[in-house]
Amino acid sequence: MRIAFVAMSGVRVRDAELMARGLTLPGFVERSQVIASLPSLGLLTLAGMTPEHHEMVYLEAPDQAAADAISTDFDLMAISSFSAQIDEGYALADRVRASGCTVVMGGPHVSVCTDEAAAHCDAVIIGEGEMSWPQVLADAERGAVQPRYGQLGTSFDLRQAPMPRHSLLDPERYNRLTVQTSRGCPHRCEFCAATPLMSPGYRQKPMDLVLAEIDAIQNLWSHPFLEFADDNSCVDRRYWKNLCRAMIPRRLRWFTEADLSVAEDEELLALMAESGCAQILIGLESPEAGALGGIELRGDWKRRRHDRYLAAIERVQSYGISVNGCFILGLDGHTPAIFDQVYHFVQDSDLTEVQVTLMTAFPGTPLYRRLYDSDRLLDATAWDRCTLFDINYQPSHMSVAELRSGFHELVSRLYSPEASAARKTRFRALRRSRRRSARLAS
Ligand code: B12
Repeated sequence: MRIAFVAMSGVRVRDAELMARGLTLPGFVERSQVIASLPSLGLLTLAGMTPEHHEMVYLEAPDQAAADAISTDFDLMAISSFSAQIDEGYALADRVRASGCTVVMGGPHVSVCTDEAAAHCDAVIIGEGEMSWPQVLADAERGAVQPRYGQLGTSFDLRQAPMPRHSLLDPERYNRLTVQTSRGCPHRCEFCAATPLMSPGYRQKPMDLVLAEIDAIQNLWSHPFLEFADDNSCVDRRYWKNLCRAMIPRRLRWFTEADLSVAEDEELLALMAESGCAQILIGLESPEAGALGGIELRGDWKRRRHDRYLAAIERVQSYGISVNGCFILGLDGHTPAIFDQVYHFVQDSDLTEVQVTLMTAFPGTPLYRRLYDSDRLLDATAWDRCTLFDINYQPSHMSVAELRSGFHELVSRLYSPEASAARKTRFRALRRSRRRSARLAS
C-alpha cells in the first residue's frame, strides 16, 4: 500500500493580538520556532512498525493551506492531531476519504472524542497506537478496516517498543528530534492531557532500546539536539543515572520535562550535566501556593512542594542545566495580581527560561469535566482554542478580559528583548562561575 503519515503540526494561537504581539518578542518567536520544528514521534513510531513492502511518506500540515495541498493519491492515510488542529484534521480526512483513500485517525483528541472523529474517518484508533496498528494495516490491505480499534485505560508494553522510522524525515528540515524513554506520570494533575489521559501507570522503556534510537538518530544527524518526549522524565533515578552514563560518550545535547524532585539528587544532576543536558522544563504552575491546592489529584503533590521551588531552581542551574519554569495563568484562585506575582517570581528565582500558558480544559481531562459540570466552559467544543494560549472558560476570580489583557502584558514583559537577554546573561555568568570553581576544585 501507499501510506501517508500526516501530522497536523505547527504552533497554534487563535488570539490574533497575542500572536501579533508574540511575533515582536524574540523570546516568544525563538520558543515557537523550536516548538514547531519537532516531528510527530507518534507517527514515526507507527511507521517503524509498518512492514517495508509498503511505500511510506511522512507529511506535516502546519496550517490549513498545507493541509489543502496534501495529495489524495494514497491507499491509506494515517492522521495524527492534538485538539488544537483537530478541525483542520477532520477537513483533511473528509477530503481525502471522498477521493477513495482509507483514512484512519489517532492521538489524544480522537481517543477521547471518538464519536465525533468517527464521522470523519474510516477508523478511529483509541489510545497508544502500537497495540492496534498491525491489525489496522492487515484490515486496510484487505479493504476492511473496522470503525474503531483500541480502548482507553490499556497500556502498551514498552519492552516491545518499535524503532521509530526517522529515515522518513528530511534531515535538512529537522535538527531537534524526540526520543521517549517512558510513558505516564506518578502524579495526576487535573489539567494534564498527555499520556495519563489515555493510559494508566508509569512505564519505562528498556535502556538498550532508547540507546538504539539515539544511535539511529546520530547515524542520520551528526549533531542532533534531543528532546525527550516523556510525560515526566527522571522518576526512575537509577535508570536515568545509567542512561546519562551511557550518553556521555555519545556527546549529545538534550532537553526534557521533569517534576521538581529531579533537584533532590545531586549525583543525578551531575550526570545529567556531564551527559549534555542543556535544559529541563519544570511545571511550577503557580508562584503562590494557594492556587496549587487540589491541582494534583492524588496527594496534592504540587502544593506540598511549593516551598522548595527557589532552592530547586538554584540547585539545578548550579550544575549548568538551565531551568524553563512553566506557569499556568488563570488557575482557580488567581486574581489580577497573579501577573505581577509571576513576573517577580521569575526575576527573583534566576529562572533562565520561562513558559507562560493559559489554563486549558482539554477534552477528557478531569478539569474539562469539572468546568463543564459547573457550566464554566465558554464553548464546550471550541477545540481550536485548546492551544494553551487561548481562553475557553470563565476564570474563578477575574473576568475573561482581565485574564486576556493581563496575560498579554505579562508575555510582553517576560519576553521583551531586555528581559530575555538579561536571563541569558545571568545564566551564562552562573555557568562561568561554576566552571571556574570546578577548575579551582580540580
Ligand atoms: C513533543 C510534543 C510536541 C511537539 C511535537 C508534536 C507532535 N506532532 O508530535 C511540538 C513541539 C511540535 C508540539 C506542539 C504542540 N503541542 Co505539544 N506536546 C509534545 C509532548 C511533549 C510529547 C508528545 C509526544 O511526542 N509523545 C510521544 C508519542 C509517541 O505519543 P503520541 O504523540 O501521543 O502518539 C501516540 C498515541 O497518541 C497514538 N497516536 C497518535 N497519533 C496517532 C495517529 C494514528 C493514525 C494512530 C493509529 C495512533 C496515533 O499512538 C502513538 C503511539 O502510541 C506532549 C506532552 C506529553 N508528554 O505527551 C505535548 C502535548 C501533546 N502538546 C500539546 C499541545 C497543546 C501542543 C500545541 C497545540 C501547543 C500550541 N499552541 O501550538 C502544539 C500543537 C502543534 C502540533 N504539532 O500539533 C498538548 C496536547 C493536548 C491535547 N490533548 O490536545 C500536550 C499533551 C501537552 C499539554 N500541555 O497538555 N508538541
